[in-house]
Amino acid sequence: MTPTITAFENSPDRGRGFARDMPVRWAFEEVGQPYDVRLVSLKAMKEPAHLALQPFGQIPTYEENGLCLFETGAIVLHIAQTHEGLLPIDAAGRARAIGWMFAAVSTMEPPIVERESAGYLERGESWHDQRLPLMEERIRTRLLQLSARLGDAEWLDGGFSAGDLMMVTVLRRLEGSKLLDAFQNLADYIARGTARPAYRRAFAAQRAVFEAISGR
Ligand SMILES: N[C@@H](CCC(=O)N[C@@H](CS)C(=O)NCC(=O)O)C(=O)O
Repeated sequence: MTPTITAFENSPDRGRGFARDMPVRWAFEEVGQPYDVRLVSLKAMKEPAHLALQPFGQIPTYEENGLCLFETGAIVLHIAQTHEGLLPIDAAGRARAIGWMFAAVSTMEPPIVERESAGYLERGESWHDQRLPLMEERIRTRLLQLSARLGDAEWLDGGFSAGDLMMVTVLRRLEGSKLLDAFQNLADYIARGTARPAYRRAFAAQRAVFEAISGR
């Protein structure tokens, strides 16, 4: 059975690939698994039918043969565990790649998303400008540490894995900010990830949704 995922009917990012259906699409493309997409409106995401799939009223979700999953990392991990190509065969390498997936979502993503959310939720507050340097410093600390670990390697641990897929996805959220300027190896790492044919196909697919809705 072809898995079905959910994505925004009208993504607030206007097709720039920041919505979290993007890493799931990317994972499917990497392993060559066809998938269906059900588009949901912001309103429908908060209604019982969607809440039964995703208790927090968000996308993405994953459904296949009675299995319902939510949380991007869990969905990508499931795809990686049930197909070849996104996790090493050896148990130790596999465990390390999964560790990098967790590092992406639980160590790198929180300060990055905090700054991003503050940008659209708190911009009008008198204290926003004071808080911004603190938030950026937290991100810089993590970038410095990640950059030191990556060094001049191509990927985080040997060959490209689901760990890199999740990490590149998270780091991409900083595109357009100056935060990556001091970390050329991370900028190159993102460029390597987003140049992958599977990434390009996933990006084009989510972009097509925006173009269809905006008539472009
Ligand atoms: N930790 C969740 C976060 C999901 C999430 O934040 N989804 C966003 C789209 S990228 C969303 O649905 N936002 C709408 C909302 O929260 O109302 C995951 O990784 O799946």
